[in-house]
Amino acid sequence: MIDKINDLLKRVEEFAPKAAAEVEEFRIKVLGKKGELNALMEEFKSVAPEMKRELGQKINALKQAATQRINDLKEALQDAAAQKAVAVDDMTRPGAAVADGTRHPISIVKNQIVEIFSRLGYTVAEGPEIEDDWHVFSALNFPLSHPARDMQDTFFVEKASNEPNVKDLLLRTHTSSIQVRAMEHQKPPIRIVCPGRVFRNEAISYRAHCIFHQVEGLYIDENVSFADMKQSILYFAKELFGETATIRMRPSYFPFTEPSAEVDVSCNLCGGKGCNVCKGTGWLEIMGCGMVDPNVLEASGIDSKKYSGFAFGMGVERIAMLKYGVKDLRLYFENDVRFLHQFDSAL
Ligand code: 2NL
Repeated sequence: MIDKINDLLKRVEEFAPKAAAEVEEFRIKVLGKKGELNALMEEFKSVAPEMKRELGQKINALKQAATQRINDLKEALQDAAAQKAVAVDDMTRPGAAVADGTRHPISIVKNQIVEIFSRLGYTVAEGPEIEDDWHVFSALNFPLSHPARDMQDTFFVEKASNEPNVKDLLLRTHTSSIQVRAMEHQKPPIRIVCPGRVFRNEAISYRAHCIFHQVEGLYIDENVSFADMKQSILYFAKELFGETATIRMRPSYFPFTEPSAEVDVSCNLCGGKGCNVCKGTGWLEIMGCGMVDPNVLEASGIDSKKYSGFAFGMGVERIAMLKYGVKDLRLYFENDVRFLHQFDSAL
């Protein structure tokens, strides 16, 4: 009997099936009800009592070894079969296309704006979206009673503590706050563009959103003039809208600049004749600008007798609307791929 046990153990160890079906067949033959192991158990009943201990242990070890080996083989062959099922059989077949993401139109236009000014020597400055009253309003010459300081227009951050020395925090309503920080920390000449998200408490519609993007610019040095500003902006308009673009400036008002102007670019759709986009005027408003108010320079520690400067600001959503004919601001925030894919070639 010991030979029979050893023989079966050897066959179990050497069993090398090619398919899972062979393993099952082998299992029935060895471990099945009418299998070899049960036959050995039957034979075991009639062995001499002094042999029972040794043979019993051997049969148990055989049963364990056979069960283990059959389970291992089954698992291995099933894994191999599963892999084969997904394997590509034609290795020359072109790979599946990977869908590329696209640059968002706001990023595209923001990058274009920043790139144009970088050619004029401007560098990019960034700053926090959560700001304090000083950098958003007070340093920019906003009077205490200005409506922008109202809850209706600005998002204020709730204070976690009522201690008097905890500052009021708010979401910046323009990226001018970055420029104030730059003036506080840098000595002129300063030549920066400040792109970023800004926040205003507005009801959402096709022409207004509570989150939008701005690029502002600031140039401070000795003897910076209104004529410098006009030429810089003209260069920008021609780079962005084409060589035939012209600009005009209309007097305006901002608390932080004096004098201030609104900048229009000639309508690139009708060539100035008047169409429904420019509402028959031949002009499109693209930005605001002005000479930095001496109060603003002084508030940030810049000597307004020695230095002067100009600043400008534009809404990126608005520029992208004019450049690409986007009719509804909300499209920028919905991320519908049918909208986004229209800008694939604008990168
Ligand atoms: C607009 C108008 C403007 C500025 C932004 C500015 C910043 C500092 C000092 C002075 Cl630190 N001015 N920024 C100046 C004029 C216009 O933006 O319509 N933006 C969308």
